[in-house]
Amino acid sequence: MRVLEIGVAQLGPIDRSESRRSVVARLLALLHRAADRRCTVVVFPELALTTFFPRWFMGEGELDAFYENDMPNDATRPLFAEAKRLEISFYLGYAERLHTQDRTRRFNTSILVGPTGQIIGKYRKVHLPGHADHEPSRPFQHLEKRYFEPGDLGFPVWDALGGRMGMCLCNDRRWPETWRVMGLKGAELVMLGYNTPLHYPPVPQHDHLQSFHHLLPMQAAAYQNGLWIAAAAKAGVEEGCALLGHSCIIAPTGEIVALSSTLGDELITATADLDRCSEIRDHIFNFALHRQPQHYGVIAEMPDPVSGSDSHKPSGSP
Ligand code: CDT
Repeated sequence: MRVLEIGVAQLGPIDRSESRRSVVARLLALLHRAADRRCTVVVFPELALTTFFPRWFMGEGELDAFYENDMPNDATRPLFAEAKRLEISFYLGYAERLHTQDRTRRFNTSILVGPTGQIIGKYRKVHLPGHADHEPSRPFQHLEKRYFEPGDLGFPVWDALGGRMGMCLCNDRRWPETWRVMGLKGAELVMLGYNTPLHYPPVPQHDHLQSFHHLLPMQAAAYQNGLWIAAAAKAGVEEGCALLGHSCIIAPTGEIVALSSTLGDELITATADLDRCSEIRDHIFNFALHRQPQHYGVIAEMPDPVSGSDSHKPSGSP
């Protein structure tokens, strides 16, 4: 048995005016709850240090306030220090900005921090949903395509915490490719954070299915790739926008073993034996024995072979 005590630390809403210091105090409170429950790793949400700012169309100056230039930084150092003291690893999502020689780059990023307080791994969100231009007819914006560039690191995995770890962020969870790539690399636990509005302006008739469309791909992915999934929401009504809860921990069998029951700051936990991945990987989804990759080429060749499009058209984007 290779047992991890996983904590998923859901956050309730973060107002636009809430300071990072206040948010980090909430993260610390959740970390302490996790320590009380003997967690070895805690998963925090996507963009966990601020409100979900892509809901507003903003100019450069206003936008700047939402990004982190360094990690750790003054605001997050207390979290790193306390996690190190408690020997708890954590996953944290934040908006990353870096200045290269010729331009400023912005990513929707997550990091995995080990029990000694060192950053073990970094992931930059690959699948950016939403739109790039201001669409005033929407009740709120979803400007991830404007405020971030697609991740340039692929889907790495890391040997850490006694197993093989992977990360992704929010919309990535809906794409089977996310999971299969990490599954092929042997990931045993994939951590993710998310901010999912309950109202989806382009297809509002699906609003009542948000939770179903959140759990469905992850339960399938856990089973089809034989891995554990730990998913942390930013939930509740944030600046007038209702966000999905249902943070969860899913076993390699596809079973939900922990599910949040509030829309506020809440810790859920589960005991995860990483050896259970082999119940799936050595049998029904034994990749070496059963995959037929000679028939899968189209998956990696074009975004949309049916329409022939090889570019993302803003007009047709979600
Ligand atoms: N943050 C994020 O990726 N949210 C998306 C909303 C989709 S609608 C634009 C999600 O897939 O949950």
